[in-house]
Amino acid sequence: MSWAKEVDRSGVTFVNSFADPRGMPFSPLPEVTLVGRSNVGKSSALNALSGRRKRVAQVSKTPGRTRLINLFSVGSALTVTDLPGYGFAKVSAELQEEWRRNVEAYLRQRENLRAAVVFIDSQREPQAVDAQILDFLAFHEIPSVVVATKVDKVRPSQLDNCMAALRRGLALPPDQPIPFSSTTGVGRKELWQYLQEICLAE
Ligand SMILES: Nc1nc2c(ncn2[C@@H]2O[C@H](COP(=O)(O)OP(=O)(O)OP(=O)(O)O)[C@@H](O)[C@H]2O)c(=O)[nH]1
Ligand SMILES: [Mg+2]
Repeated sequence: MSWAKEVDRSGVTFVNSFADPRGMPFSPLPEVTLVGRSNVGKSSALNALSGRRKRVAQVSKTPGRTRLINLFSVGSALTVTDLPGYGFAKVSAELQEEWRRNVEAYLRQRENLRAAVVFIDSQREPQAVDAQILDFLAFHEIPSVVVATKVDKVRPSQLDNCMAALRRGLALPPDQPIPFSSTTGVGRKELWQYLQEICLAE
């Protein structure tokens, strides 16, 4: 069966949430993780990718809403994790530390983890914390792709400049960041394409 059919058949489905990555079930499928600052639009992107009218991932106006590692399956082709956002100051230092430990443990230890999609906000300057997560991923040899969210809020005449500034600031390859909008659907095809390449790669 083709990859597209395997993915399309059952779409994106929520599996379970985990506070501690050690409790996550083994999966023989390749896994891709969604990381990025709180409120950047990770959960919305997953909903947009799913193409369903009903949301599969919880979205919130309150940053820091996703506190657990949420595991989803995408048909019978791959699994996806939606991680708690980093850099959210309004929770206690203790809780932030616990998130950091859990997220880092997940990124270091998850056996079937093939790649990370790093979400950044296209309206903001490149952030040091995003550079740090990219370094962390590179250090642990986890391939990554950067997606710039909420491009619907950027003036079309500014879009190229905006993407170039993020590319320069984070030293990204020429085809990144992928401009993305959960509201208009821009970038959906490109992100699916990337996920497919990751899954089909040996
Ligand atoms: N205009 C616009 N708003 C968006 C887009 N993506 C997300 N949002 C809004 O941004 C807010 C945060 O979205 P989430 O998807 O919950 O963000 P998150 O990265 O999962 O946040 P955490 O779970 O806190 O880490 C919500 O109010 C969304 O409706 C987008 O592409 N365009
Ligand atoms: Mg979220």
